[in-house]
Amino acid sequence: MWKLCELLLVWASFLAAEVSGADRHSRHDFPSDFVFGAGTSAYQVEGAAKEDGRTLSIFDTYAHSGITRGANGDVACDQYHQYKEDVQLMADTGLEAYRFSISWSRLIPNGRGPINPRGLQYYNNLINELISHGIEPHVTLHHFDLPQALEDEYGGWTSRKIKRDFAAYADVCFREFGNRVRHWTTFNEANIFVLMGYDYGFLPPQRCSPPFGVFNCQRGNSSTEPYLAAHNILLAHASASRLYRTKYQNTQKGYIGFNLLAFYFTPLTNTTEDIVATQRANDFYLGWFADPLMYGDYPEIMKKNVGSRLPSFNRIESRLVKGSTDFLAVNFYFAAKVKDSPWSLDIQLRDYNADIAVKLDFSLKNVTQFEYPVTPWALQGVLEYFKQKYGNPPMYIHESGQRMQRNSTLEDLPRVTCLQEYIGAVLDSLRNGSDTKGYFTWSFLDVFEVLDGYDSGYGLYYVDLDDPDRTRYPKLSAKWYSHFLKGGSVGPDSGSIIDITREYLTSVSPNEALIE
Ligand code: IFM
Repeated sequence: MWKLCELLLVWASFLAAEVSGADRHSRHDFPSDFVFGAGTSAYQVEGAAKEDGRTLSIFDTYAHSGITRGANGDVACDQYHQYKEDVQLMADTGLEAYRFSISWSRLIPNGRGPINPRGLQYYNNLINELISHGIEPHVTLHHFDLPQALEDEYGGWTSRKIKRDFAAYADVCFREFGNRVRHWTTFNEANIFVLMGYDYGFLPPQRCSPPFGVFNCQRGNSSTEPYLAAHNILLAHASASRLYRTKYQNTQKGYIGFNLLAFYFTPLTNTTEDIVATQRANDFYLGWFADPLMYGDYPEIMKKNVGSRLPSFNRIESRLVKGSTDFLAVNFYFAAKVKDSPWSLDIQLRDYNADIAVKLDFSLKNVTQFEYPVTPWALQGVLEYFKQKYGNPPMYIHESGQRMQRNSTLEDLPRVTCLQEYIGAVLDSLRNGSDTKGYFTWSFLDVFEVLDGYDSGYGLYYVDLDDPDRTRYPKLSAKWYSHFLKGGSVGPDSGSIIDITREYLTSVSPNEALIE
């Protein structure tokens, strides 16, 4: 019997090796309705921050606080004026979809009330341009950019009032654009937004309380506000989703989802403590949102460790939130090791880190300053985790990409490796039964980056900021992705990369690939 099992195992691993996504693969190995794209977000790419009736968002305020190395998104890539050229570039690259976000304060300048006709016109133009080039719009409603007016008026996401205003904004978007947009995501990286924005204070709206914030905390409460903001985000999402489903979904035939940043957590050691701590980290980082969305309530360990600081759902709210997503989307950049840290639960002043009682090691120490380690097994692990824990929901990878020094080189081999490895990992996950529906690389252009301003870039295209026209230049990764999207085969034998590099280098002048 054992012999037979052994034989079966050997045969199974042989088969797995035969069809592994790490081997050569092409677009044709993916289902035809699987979608490949690239993304940006409104504040990071549009520019025209003060034009045509747009008002400030909390992202503008953050960028102007000096935290992003003195840079801001006032002009960014100027996509507001160059969307036609950009859509042409997307079509030439072979993108099947473009993930972008709507600037709430461009569409409805004070957060509520009258629609700004020019904002409406802009998004109609962009969507029409995409559709006429055969590119599917995947739209996010909130990407770190709440209208500043609502932050000032009642404290933004910390107030329950936000639910009504968000639903009204979503209603405008569904009504005006929903006949052409079939994929809606209410929130980008809700978990990171509340954690960094309300505990550490280094994302908008930069709230935190001493001693927890990373910078000088001037307002906020790190012990309570992350939980409060998260709760209101979940309720706002659920209201928008109910509205979409009751009023629009039947006729518009679209989908509404929610996005989280996912790390892949593994225990630092194989002690029971670290293994349990790893589950706790998953519950606090992903379960915080995914459990209410899938099961209607927060994870038990959060209720236990956070106690009365964690808001609770009443029966009606729980039923509203449960099942309110048609898909879950993750942004994935790197893995982390988890170490148990029980002492932190005992300290008097508690914030998120104390509640979770783990130490995270992102293992970024040994890599060059800008680049992330490429860990395809970790992306597979994330997809497997959602499959097992949440009953294999439809998933999207909304962001995955490589950070590099912005003004370095157009010959971005590390990004090519990243694309190749992660796309291979997704293929493996699909073959293991994951219901993943699409992959978007971050980012289409080198945009204004959170934290880094213009020091780092993730783009397929370099944008020359010294040039008033903000000219775009293709990087090697754009060529590689285009080759893949148009059906070319890619794989680890590096032959395809060498060929594409050779072809690329002969198409640019010798010095063009090096940016001064
Ligand atoms: O630029 C950001 C994006 O806004 C959210 N996800 C991570 C990206 C890279 O830092």
